[in-house]
Amino acid sequence: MTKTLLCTLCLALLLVPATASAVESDVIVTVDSTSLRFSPSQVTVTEGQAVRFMWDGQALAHNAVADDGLFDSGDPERDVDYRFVFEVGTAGTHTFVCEPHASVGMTGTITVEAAPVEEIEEEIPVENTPALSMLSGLLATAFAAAFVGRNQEGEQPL
Ligand SMILES: [Cu+2]
Repeated sequence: MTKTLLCTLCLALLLVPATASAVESDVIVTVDSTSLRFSPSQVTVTEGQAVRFMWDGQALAHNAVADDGLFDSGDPERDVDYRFVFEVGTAGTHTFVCEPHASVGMTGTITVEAAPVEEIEEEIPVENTPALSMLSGLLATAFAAAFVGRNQEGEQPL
C-alpha cells in the first residue's frame, strides 16, 4: 500500500518536469505499451493550455475524438501528432475515445479548469519598493551612525 503511494509520487515527480519541458505547457497524451490505452488517460489542463496527442510506429491505428465534438484528430493513424488548445470557455470535463478501440476501453478524460482571473499585479512592486528602500535606508543610517560613533571615540584624546 505504501509502495503504491510512493510509486505514484515518484511518477508524478518524474512526469511533471517532463511534460512541462516538452513544448511549453503542452500536455502529451500517447498510447501505452498495451497498444489499447491512452497514457495518461486522465489529464487536467487550464484554459489556454494544449493537449498534444502523439504517437508513432504503433502496431494499431488510433485517433482521439471528443465525445462532445470539441476535438477530433481525424482518421485513425499509426503516427499521429495532433495538438488541441483548450481555449477560454472550454472549462469542464471532456471524455474522448479512440474510435476503433473505444469498445475495449481506449478512452480518456480531459478536465479543463477555468483560467485564473488576472490578479492585482501592480500593487506588489508598489508595496515592495518603499519597504526595500526604507530597509536599506535604515541600514545605511545604522552603518553611518556606527562609523561616526567609532570615529568620535577614536578622536577623543586620552
Ligand atoms: Cu486505439
